[in-house]
Amino acid sequence: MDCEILVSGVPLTVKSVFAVIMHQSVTDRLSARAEAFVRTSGMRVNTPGRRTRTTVVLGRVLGILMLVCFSTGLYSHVLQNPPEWFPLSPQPAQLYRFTQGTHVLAGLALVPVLLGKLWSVFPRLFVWPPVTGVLSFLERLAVAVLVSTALLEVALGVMNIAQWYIFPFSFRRVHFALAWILIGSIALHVAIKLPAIVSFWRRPSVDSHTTTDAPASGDTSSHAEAVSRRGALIAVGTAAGLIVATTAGQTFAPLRSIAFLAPRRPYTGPQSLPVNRTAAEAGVLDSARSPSWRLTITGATKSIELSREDLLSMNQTTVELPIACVEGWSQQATWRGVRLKDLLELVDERNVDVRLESLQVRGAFATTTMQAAYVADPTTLAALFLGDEPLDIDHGYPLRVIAPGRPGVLQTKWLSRIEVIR
Ligand SMILES: Nc1nc2c(c(=O)[nH]1)N[C@H]1C(S)=C(S)[C@@H](COP(=O)(O)O)O[C@H]1N2
Ligand SMILES: [Mo]
Repeated sequence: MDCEILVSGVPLTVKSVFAVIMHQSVTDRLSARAEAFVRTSGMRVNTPGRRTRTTVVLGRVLGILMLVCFSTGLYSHVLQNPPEWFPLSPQPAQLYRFTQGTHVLAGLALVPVLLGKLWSVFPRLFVWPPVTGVLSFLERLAVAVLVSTALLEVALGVMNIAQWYIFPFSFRRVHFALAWILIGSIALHVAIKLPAIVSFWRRPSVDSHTTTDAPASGDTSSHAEAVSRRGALIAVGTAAGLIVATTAGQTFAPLRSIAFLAPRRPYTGPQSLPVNRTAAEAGVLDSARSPSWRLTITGATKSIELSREDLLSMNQTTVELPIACVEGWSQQATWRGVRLKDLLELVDERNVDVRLESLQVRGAFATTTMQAAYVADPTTLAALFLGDEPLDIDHGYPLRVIAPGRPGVLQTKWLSRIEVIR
C-alpha cells in the first residue's frame, strides 16, 4: 500500500542522503572514532548507574519538576497578562507567594536532576549511525530540542534570579516561549519512549538481577570504576536537596539562616524587607522626596489631586500582605494606608480596571495595570506605612500599591497616578 511504501521509503532516503554526504568508509571511520572516544574518556556505557532504571527514575522526577515549573510559570504569566476569560482572584492572598516560590525552587532542583539524567544517557549521544529511520530521526530531534531547550530554560531562569541580565531580549517572553517548546518536545519524547517505559515497568523482575552494584555479566567496566545506580540517584538527590534547603529560606523564613544560595533573604534591607529596585536605580530620589508630590486620580468624568497630608487624613486600613517577587523570594509585612477602592470612590468610580503610574520614567514596571477584582478587594491599599513607619524611599515613599495575590512586579512603588481604563 501507498502508506507502507512511504513509511519504509523515507528511512531509505535518509540513509541514502547520509551515504551521499559521507562516503561509507568515512562513516565507518567516524563510528570507530566515536567508540574509541567513549572508551578512552572513561565513560562506561555499561556502568550500572547509567542503566535504564536510573534513566527512567530521573526522567520521572525531571518530568514532574518540569510540569510543576510549567504550571506555576503559566499561572505567573497569566497574572501578569490576564486573558479576558481568566477568573482572576485576589484571594487566597498567599497563593502567588506559594506558586512562585515553588516555581523557583523546583527550577533550581531541576539543575542536578537534569545533569544526572544527561549523564545517564550520555553514551547514547555517540551511537552511530545517528539516524536509522523516521522514528529514530524524530526521536533524536525531540531529544536534541528537549535537551538544548531545557538547558537554556534553566540557565535563563538561574541568570534571572541572580539578576544577571546579560541577554539582549525580554527574559519573560523568551522564558515563556521556550517553556512551550520544552513541554512540546517532552510530550513528543515521552510518546516515542512510551513503549519502552511501559514494557520496562511491566517487567520489574527481569531487572532485579542487575539492581546490585556489581556489573552484570558481559559488562566491560571494572567493578571498582562502576558507579552504582544507587550512588547516582543519591548524588543527584543530595545535590537537589542541598540546593532547595539553602534557597528555600528566601520564601520560607524559618530556613533563612541557611539560605546561602538565595539572592534575597527575608528580614534584610531597609525596614527589614528586601528591596528589588532601589529609588536610586529607578531614578526617583528627588521626585519621591519633592514637597510638590501629588497623587492624581483620574476617572471618566472627574480628576483629583491629593497630597500626602490629604491621604493621611483619610480612613486608614492596616493589612498583612506579602511581597512575592517573581524571582522567588517573598516576605510577609504589615502595611497601612488608604483602600484603593476608597480613592476611586472620590472620582465616582467602582468596579473598574486601573492603570497605576509611578514617578519612575523608564523601566518595565514604571506603569502597571490592575484589574477590577483587585481594585475592589478591601485589603488592596495605596500604602503610606510599612509597619509603624512611613515607607522607606526604597519601598516606595511617598506611596505604593500593595494588593493580595499579585506578583511583586505589580506592587508599584512611588505611585503618582491612578487612571481608570476604559
Ligand atoms: N515603580 C516600581 N515599582 C516596583 C518595582 C520597580 O522596579 N519600579 N519593582 C517591583 C518588584 S520586582 C518587586 S519584587 C517589589 C519589591 O518591593 P520592595 O522593594 O518594597 O520589597 O516592588 C515592585 N515595585
Ligand atoms: Mo520582583
